[in-house]
Amino acid sequence: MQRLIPRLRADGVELELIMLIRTVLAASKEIAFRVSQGALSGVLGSTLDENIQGETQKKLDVLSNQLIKDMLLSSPDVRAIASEEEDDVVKGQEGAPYIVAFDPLDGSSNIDINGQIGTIFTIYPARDDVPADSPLQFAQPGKNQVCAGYVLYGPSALLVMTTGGPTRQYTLDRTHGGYLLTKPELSIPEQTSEFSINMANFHRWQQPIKDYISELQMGKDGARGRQFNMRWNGAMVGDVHRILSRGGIFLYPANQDQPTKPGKLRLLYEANPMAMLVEQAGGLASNGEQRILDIQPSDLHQRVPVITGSQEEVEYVLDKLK
Ligand code: P6P
Repeated sequence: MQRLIPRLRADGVELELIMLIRTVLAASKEIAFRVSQGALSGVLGSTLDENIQGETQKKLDVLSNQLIKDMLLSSPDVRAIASEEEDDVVKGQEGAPYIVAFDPLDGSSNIDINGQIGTIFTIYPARDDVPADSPLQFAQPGKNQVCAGYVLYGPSALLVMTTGGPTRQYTLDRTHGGYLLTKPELSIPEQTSEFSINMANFHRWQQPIKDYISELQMGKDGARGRQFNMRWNGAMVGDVHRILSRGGIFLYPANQDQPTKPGKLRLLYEANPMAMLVEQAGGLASNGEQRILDIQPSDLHQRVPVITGSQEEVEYVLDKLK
């Protein structure tokens, strides 16, 4: 669509994209408040419904999804949205420049135990070659993302985001209600001694992954000759934030028992945005065979294996999978 006035740009980013990001963040501030209120805001516990993933929806899942959805659908810059909590694509404004996908509340199982949870979001240019509400709007590889980010609702509410430049961190100033830049450029150390994986799934992994994890467990008595430590948050947003902050490797491998369900994490609104954030901070993100950001999506809620984090450690694992 030919624009009548030149687009204004700040820091090389289209003004419409800046306004759209602000819309997402406005919803996140309301979610951050509700999360901080916990039981006092009546948002704990589960509903009686399941989402398309087959997961029981938490009250805060539904609330967060509705907040973000309402805000985005009121924006003139959103052609369509997709959400972990929505079966199908939801149409926005015909001819608008962007589409948005989001996981409104990643790590929902942590809500009722006051654990880390977060909102993950990603923005792509809208496609003019398919209808506005077609799932094919989102059939774009992750390298097409123009913005990726998450808001981590922890002791402080942190926004971590990139628009193709450095991965930056902002802290929510609850007094004045703004996100203030607190880390201009996150950088992941190339080496690490910290891994993140759900060990309960050990029996389901491919043999090379089992061998790799066993090496880490052997520590200085094993092939690696040094001690490793393990962390598992139950929320990708918390594990990836730790890796962006101090390095590490996060793995959610394919499950050999369920070949049709290769891994648990969703490509569109978990793996791709996290992959962009990690790569822009100097790390790597792979599904074990190819770069996450190069994957051509085949389904809106498609799942992929994820191996991401410190460059040298990810490369070590990929060499074992060859
Ligand atoms: P498990 C949360 O439900 C999530 O999608 C990711 O945020 C997290 O890393 C993973 O699932 C946790 O999975 O199997 O350990 O409960």
